[in-house]
Amino acid sequence: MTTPNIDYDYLFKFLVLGDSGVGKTCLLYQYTDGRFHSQFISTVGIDFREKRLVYRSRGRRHRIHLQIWDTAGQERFRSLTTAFYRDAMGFLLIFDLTSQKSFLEISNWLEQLRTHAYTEEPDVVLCGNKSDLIQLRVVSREQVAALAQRYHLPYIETSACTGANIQQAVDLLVGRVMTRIENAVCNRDFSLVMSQTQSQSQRLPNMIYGPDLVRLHQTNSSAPHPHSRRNCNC
Ligand SMILES: Nc1nc2c(ncn2[C@@H]2O[C@H](COP(=O)(O)OP(=O)(O)O)[C@@H](O)[C@H]2O)c(=O)[nH]1
Ligand SMILES: [Mg+2]
Repeated sequence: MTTPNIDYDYLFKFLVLGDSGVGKTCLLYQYTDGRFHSQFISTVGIDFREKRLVYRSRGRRHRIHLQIWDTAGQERFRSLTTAFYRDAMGFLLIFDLTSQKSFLEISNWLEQLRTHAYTEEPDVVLCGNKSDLIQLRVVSREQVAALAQRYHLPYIETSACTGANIQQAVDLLVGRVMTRIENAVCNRDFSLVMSQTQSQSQRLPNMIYGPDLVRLHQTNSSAPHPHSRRNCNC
């Protein structure tokens, strides 16, 4: 019998959402590769990138295997299926600071999340991307502040081009998901939340249940994605 090679404590699955062209794919590549791919060609309907990180909290060290899923262009046709949202534990919701339209669509994306995510109030980090394009910026800080306040969303301005705040945005989301898990444990709600008998909508997805809540599914690494490059404008 082979022993499964699980050398991490948690598997987190996140989704990157937002209108087409806001920089989701570039942001993801910047996070995992530390590089800006100005153009990306996908061969499959859905893509994900993976990264390992360590989260320290309350004197404990948690090894996290992070899997971040990209829409691979399907957002263009509003054709994301329910299955796409179902197992995600956290969401990076992106708009483009140089596009009012992408900002106005945030409410619709939140509505989609409320409908399809595992809970009506999932962990979301709102990102205003392309912060390097200062001259082209059309979405004001006041506008975003009002929206973030209305929906109780943490907000961060990022640039997939320069890499500014990308790591911080993901770390923020990891922190929020970990806090949710830790609170559930501290409140002794965890067994309730995780119970197989609970409805799917109340459970954090992708968990394998154990005494210390720590083992999660392992999946294979993503295959390398072909891409083409163009000069960066920033
Ligand atoms: N200047 C600048 N351009 C960006 C940034 N992020 C993405 N882009 C550009 O915006 C376009 C769309 O990016 P992409 O990641 O494909 O968007 P997606 O459709 O949301 O996945 C591409 O031409 C990128 O080069 C950024 O932070 N700054
Ligand atoms: Mg894309």
